[in-house]
Amino acid sequence: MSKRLETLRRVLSQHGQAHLLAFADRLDARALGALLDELDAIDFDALDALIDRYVRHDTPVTVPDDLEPAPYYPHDPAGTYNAASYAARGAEIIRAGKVAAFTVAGGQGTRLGWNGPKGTFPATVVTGKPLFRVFAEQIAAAGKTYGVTIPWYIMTSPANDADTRRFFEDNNCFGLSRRNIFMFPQGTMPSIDAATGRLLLAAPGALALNPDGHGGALRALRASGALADMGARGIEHISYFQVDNPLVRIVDPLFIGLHVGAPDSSGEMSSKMVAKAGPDEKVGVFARVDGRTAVIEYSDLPPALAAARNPDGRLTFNAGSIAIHLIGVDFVERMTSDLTLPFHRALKKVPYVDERGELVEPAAANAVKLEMFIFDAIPFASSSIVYETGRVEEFAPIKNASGTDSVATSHQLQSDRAANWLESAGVTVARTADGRAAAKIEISPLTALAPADLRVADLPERIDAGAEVLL
Ligand code: UD2
Repeated sequence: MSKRLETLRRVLSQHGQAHLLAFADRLDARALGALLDELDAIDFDALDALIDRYVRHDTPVTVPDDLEPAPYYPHDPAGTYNAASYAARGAEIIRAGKVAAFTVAGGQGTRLGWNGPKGTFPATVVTGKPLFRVFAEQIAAAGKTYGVTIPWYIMTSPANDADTRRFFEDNNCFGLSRRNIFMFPQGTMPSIDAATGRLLLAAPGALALNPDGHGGALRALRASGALADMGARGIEHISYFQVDNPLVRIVDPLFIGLHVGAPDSSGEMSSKMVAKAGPDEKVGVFARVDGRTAVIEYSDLPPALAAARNPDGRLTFNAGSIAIHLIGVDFVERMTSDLTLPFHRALKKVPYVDERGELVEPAAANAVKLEMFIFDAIPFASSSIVYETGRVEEFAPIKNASGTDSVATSHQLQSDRAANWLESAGVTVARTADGRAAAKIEISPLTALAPADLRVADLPERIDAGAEVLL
């Protein structure tokens, strides 16, 4: 142990991080071993470069002057492409068992004020089904429709992995077979003191670590063995979605058909978008940078570009990213063998142990967290397409306790979508003056994955204002 300790002390001194072993003498053998393992796992040369770039210098993200919006396949094809034929192609791929579901669920529900993994949050309008159950039922229903097993990969974080696993156990995996659920924690990055560039300690024997962002999904897929598992199962395409959106259509034949078959798609990484609700909506936008598709995060898009409009009044950068992608398994292999995603810096409050060994709860942001974003992989694809889905059809995220993207807005959108589906099947649904559903309506994924699955004989003739309806 002492030799290992000495070697590490030397390495840390060379990198200005000697303070990390300041309390080594106070730790018992086990605790010291754990700390040395954490430190050994760090490539300090690579970390120095990151600290120089993102902590000592805050290299701003620059957006090229000639930024253009990315083209996309419109929701209403109106003669521009053959949606039925792409949907048929996608259905073939699903039936052949080549599609897996993948949820990124490593974030904490902090903004939501939910004390537990976000996927355990009660999300639906009438029954309050947790997000994980909504996805599980979709996966089960799609498996039945297409006569195939759709394996489900779930990325957790070290902070919520155990709670997430327990929730699945307590709920008997929502009826899905355990063999087809593959859960793994994402990787972490050390949190760095913004003033000094020194790594922070969360305890005398532990580094302060933060999850490495949803972009960490790529390396975690490989490191966890999930990618190898996909290979063994013959999976070719990964349906990627965030844990916060109960309306996501996980298995979408048209999107899959476009991803594998559109002339301008390399089948490496494709994305869904919705028209932005307004210039200030907090979603990234799809653009063309050096001839490639890319997402510019909302915080990086200059306000003048965010507000720019076309002659027809529409926002020029109108294609909002809703974080739904199809990703080729081969593409993940390539991205994780010889390429890495860039990092983004976020200045946050991170509690730390000071030089006396006492825990400090900072009053202001003190640390840089480094995160990768999944959409930074898009420009690595040789040709990446964007497909427009309907906002009410597919985007009702639950992020905040109140206001935008809250439980209340999500519930309304869930009812709005259910009302649209029911009206398309001939049901009369009461609407408010501004056209929203005036009743609470929940359609279980086990009842219908799309309007065409609704069996008219089982439906009410009308739904009145104020009603609560579960189908
Ligand atoms: C994200 C996108 C935004 C838009 C929006 C749509 C970013 C930076 N912005 O905004 O452009 O598409 O979603 O809803 O992505 N997660 C992990 N591990 C992590 C961090 C996040 O698994 O280390 C998961 C998290 O559980 C959640 C998702 O990634 O499912 C999104 O994270 P977020 O809530 O931080 O992203 P948000 O809402 O700022």
